[in-house]
Amino acid sequence: MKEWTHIFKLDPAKEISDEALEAVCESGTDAIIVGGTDDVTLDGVLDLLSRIRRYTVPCILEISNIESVTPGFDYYFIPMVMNSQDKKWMMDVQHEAIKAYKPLMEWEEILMEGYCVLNEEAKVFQHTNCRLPDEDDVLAYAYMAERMFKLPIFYMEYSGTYGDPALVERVSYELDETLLVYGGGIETAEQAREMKAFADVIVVGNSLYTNFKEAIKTVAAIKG
Ligand code: 1GP
Repeated sequence: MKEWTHIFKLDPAKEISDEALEAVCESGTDAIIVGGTDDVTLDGVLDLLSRIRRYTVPCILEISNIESVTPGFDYYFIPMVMNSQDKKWMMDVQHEAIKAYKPLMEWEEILMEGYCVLNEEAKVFQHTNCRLPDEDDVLAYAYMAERMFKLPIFYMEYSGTYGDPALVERVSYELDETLLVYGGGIETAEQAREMKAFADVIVVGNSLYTNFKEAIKTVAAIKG
């Protein structure tokens, strides 16, 4: 996982054809995340899981609600939303998950993500009642993720809009051990390269549903 640089994120609430899914799984991306905010159901998650499993690409469930958790993924990412104003999204939903699933949890498959949501228009921003952080806030969250919480991942989440590469660069200087993941608005090879210059891993999601051909090219753009 330390060597991963590119991940596609598929939304279980959206349709993708078998042909497109094959192209995604065979694209050379390092992994596929199954995750979304609205209308994530167990049926939707299981459908994508079984279809992705026809291919060898590693498959990750990014947990958005307890009801849609299922065995069978290679990894489970559990977000902690650092800039949420509600303790719920940093502590309480995870607490509930432990109470429900502790005997089933295999910690070598589970990675906690320090999420910092940076797009006010994103569904996840509203859903988790975030406050928009300024630059100093973001740098401090990154520092806390690594030093205070020892999180393996710090995720700069611009979901739906292309972020600020200068801020991603500054955040990269705060992190030594924790992986810096960037996601949001990557639609072109050029944008993929620009963010990959500073982030360890880039995540490409929505453009698979809006401009498939360009989205697929983001893999080769950073892997050469
Ligand atoms: C969403 O960070 C991912 O959780 C990717 O964002 O959908 O905007 O590509 P996009």
